[in-house]
Amino acid sequence: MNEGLRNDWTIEEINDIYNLPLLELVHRAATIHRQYNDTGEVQVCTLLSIKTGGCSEDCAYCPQAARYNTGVNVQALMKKEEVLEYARKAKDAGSTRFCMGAAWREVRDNRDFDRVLDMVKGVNEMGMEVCCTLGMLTESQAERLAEAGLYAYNHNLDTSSEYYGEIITTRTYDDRLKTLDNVRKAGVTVCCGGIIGLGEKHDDRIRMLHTLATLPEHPESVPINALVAIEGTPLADQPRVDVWDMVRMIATARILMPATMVRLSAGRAQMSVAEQAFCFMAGANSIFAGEKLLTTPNPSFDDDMKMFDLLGLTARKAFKEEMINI
Ligand code: SAM
Ligand code: DTB
Ligand code: SF4
Repeated sequence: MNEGLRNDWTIEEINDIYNLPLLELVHRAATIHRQYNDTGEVQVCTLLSIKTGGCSEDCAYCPQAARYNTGVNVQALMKKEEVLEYARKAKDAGSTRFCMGAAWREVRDNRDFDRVLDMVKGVNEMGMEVCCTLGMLTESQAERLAEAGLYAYNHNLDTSSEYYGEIITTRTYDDRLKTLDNVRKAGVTVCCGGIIGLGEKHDDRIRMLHTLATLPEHPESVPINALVAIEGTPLADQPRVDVWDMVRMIATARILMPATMVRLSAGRAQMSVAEQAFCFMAGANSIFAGEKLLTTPNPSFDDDMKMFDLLGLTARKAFKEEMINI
C-alpha cells in the first residue's frame, strides 16, 4: 500500500463520510482528488461484449442471464480479427483501455479461453491497456492471462455481502473475493466496484465500499454503476437512481481510495452533462466511451468529446503509472 493510503477504514468512519452534507462531501472529495490525481484527466475505456447472452447465472440485474426474457441475442465468442478491428477503432478514437466482456459464469480451460488469450495478446501489442471481465478465474487462468499481457481484470462485488443473496444465488461473495485474490496474485491490476439502485439500503453501499477499501490493496479501479433497469429481469421496475446518490458514492469512494481510478460507469446515457460534471468534481476520473456498454446504450464518442471540451478535460494516456516510473 502506498504512503497515505489506508486500508483500515471502519464502517463507522465510512458512514460518517457518506452521510456528510452533500456539498461538504463533494468539497472534501475534490480536495483529496486534487492531492492525488491530475483532475483535468479522465481515462477513456471502451467496452466490447465478445460473447453475449445465454449466461447460466441468475444476477437479478443482468440482461445476459439466460433465464430472463430480455430480448438480448445470444452471440458466440467473436473472432479475434473482428475484436482487434474494434480495438483499433477505439484506439483511433482516443480510447486507451479496451475491456472485453464475456457472459460466462467462469472461465473454462478450453479453446475459447485460448482464443481470448490471443485477443489479449493482440490488443496489448496495439499499445492499449487490456482488460477482461470473464467471470470467475482460477489462479492458473489468472496467470495465463497475465502472461498474455492482461493489464486489468474486472470482477465486481456489486453490493454488500449482506445483500448479495437477494441479487445473485448462483455464486457467493466469497467466490468473488477468491477470484479477486487470484487476479492480484497473478500481478494483474484489479478493477472492482458495484451497482447502486438494486433495492439496497444506504448501509449496503457503505458496507460494499468498506469491503473494497479494506482489501489488502485498494483496487486500481472502482467502477460505480447505476442500475440500467432491463425489461424481463427481476429488477425491471426499480426506480431510476438519483444522481445525488451516484455523486455521494463516487465522492466517498474517492476519499477512501484516493489514488484509485473511480469510474462513472453504467447509467451515463440517462445523465445530463451537468450531472456528469458533478460526478467528475466528486472524484470520478474514468468513463466507458463508445455507443454501447455491453448490451445497452451509452453516449456517443462525439458527445463525450464535446463534454470533455466543455469541461476542460483531457483523455489520460495509457500505462501512465509505468511512464512515470521510467
Ligand atoms: N459475467 C462476468 C461477471 O459477471 O463478472 C462479466 C460480465 S458482467 C455483465 C460485468 C458487470 O456488469 C457485472 O458485474 C455488473 O456489475 C455490471 N452490470 C451488468 N448488468 C448491469 C445493469 N443492468 N446495470 C448496471 N450494471 C450492470
Ligand atoms: C462495469 O462495472 N460496468 C461495465 C463493465 N464493468 C463490464 C458493464 C456495464 C453493463 C451494463 C449493462 C449492459 O450494457 O449490458
Ligand atoms: Fe452472467 Fe455476468 Fe450477467 Fe451475471 S452479470 S448473468 S455472471 S453475464
